[in-house]
Amino acid sequence: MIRGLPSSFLWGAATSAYQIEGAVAEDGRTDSVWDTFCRVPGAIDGGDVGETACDHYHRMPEDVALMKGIGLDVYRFSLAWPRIQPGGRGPANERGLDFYDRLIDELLAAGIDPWPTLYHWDLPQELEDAGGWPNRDTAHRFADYAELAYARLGDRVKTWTTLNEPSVVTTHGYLSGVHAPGRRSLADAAAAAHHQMLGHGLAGARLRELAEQAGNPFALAITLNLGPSTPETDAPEDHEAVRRADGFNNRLYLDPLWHKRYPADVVEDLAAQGVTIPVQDGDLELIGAPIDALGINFYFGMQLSGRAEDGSILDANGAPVSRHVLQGRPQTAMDWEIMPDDFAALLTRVGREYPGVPLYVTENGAAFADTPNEEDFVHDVDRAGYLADHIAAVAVARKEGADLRGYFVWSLFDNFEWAYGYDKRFGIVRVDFDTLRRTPKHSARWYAETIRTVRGY
Ligand code: PNW
Repeated sequence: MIRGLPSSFLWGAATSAYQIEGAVAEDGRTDSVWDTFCRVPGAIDGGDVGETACDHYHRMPEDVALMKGIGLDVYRFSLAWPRIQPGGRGPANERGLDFYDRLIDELLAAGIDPWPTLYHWDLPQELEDAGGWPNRDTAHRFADYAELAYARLGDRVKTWTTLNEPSVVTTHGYLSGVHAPGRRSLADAAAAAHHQMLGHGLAGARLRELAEQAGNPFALAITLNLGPSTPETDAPEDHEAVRRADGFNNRLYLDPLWHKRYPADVVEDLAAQGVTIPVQDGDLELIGAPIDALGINFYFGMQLSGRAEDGSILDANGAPVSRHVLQGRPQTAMDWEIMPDDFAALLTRVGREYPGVPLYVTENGAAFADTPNEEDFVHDVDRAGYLADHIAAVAVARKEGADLRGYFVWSLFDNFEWAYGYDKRFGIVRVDFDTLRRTPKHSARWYAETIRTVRGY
């Protein structure tokens, strides 16, 4: 049982457009970088594509009914930029907006608060062709797109989130290339990081302006994937590895939001690799404008060593070594170690070091090797246990002073898990990808029960 959470605590579930919608060529939608990436041989496990996904685009009312059944207060989803503004420029595609218009009405009728995220990785391909996030212009295009979404949906949306996990776009999209658009350059990655944050700032300012004119206030949020790391030993090189990882994955995004500057040590690390963050006058003012909520996504913590197996502290390129060392904890199907204590420590730290803004866990959850019975029911005690331990960690961090106001399970459905395709299942609701039938798992029942207990009815 979960103690220490107030009855006002918000309970939600999260999804994202490309991972569940399908209908990739309907009602005027054009390609995103993920549609293109799915066509690259070998990019996605099993050659899976997002073409149909969960077919949420055609099954939305049924899906909202499921959410209502679980008893969600809030639903976090994302808007597909290539649906709303195909090609990333020009006027709104009203047919694309129609879908979100109906979704939001359906949610409100079910008593569920809609939490849209403007960008969950599905950049219009035409903008990638023009340079993608390393191109500064993309940030301005993002603000224009935000305005189109606001114009149609802003009367009913009370919380707008700009970006989901800019750090994953930076590292996976532009550095390691395992995500769309599959590029590999540290200079591009640094520029992509900055231009995403600039996009956040520009879009936030634009939405504030429109909301002011309309006399319709809203809460502005951004969601960061924060990865805590700990040193394997007390050796200075292990502490250095932790500092670098924390800098590049966490502080690179938190510091400009809170302090209107990039962390000096990260700027130095980048300079040592010949890379500069392309900041222009006024950018940090925009990025550091106040936000009303911070979304935190958490999956796992990492123990790091600054030495390679052979003892060297520099790799073949002369860059300092950072080696992930497993701690022997139980792992999920993603091979991510299960570390709820690291989660409590992370949330407590954010509450202390980045104070003054309400915090929401906007994603947390786990993939396990689900085995359905003949009725397609999954008795996923492992997933329910994972959720229980992590929700308990939220309560611990609250007690330590972190201003945590809500929690969203990742994910409502089994869905298109990016480079892993459909094989990795994070849902509390099972989806049979042949019949598209939805079947709530044991974890969905457990979550529903937990929500009712904490809420007091
Ligand atoms: C998040 N990592 O991505 C995303 O927001 C979701 O869309 C995704 O389905 C979910 O987590 C599960 O993967 C991440 O490597 C991708 O640290 C990669 C990492 C973390 C989060």
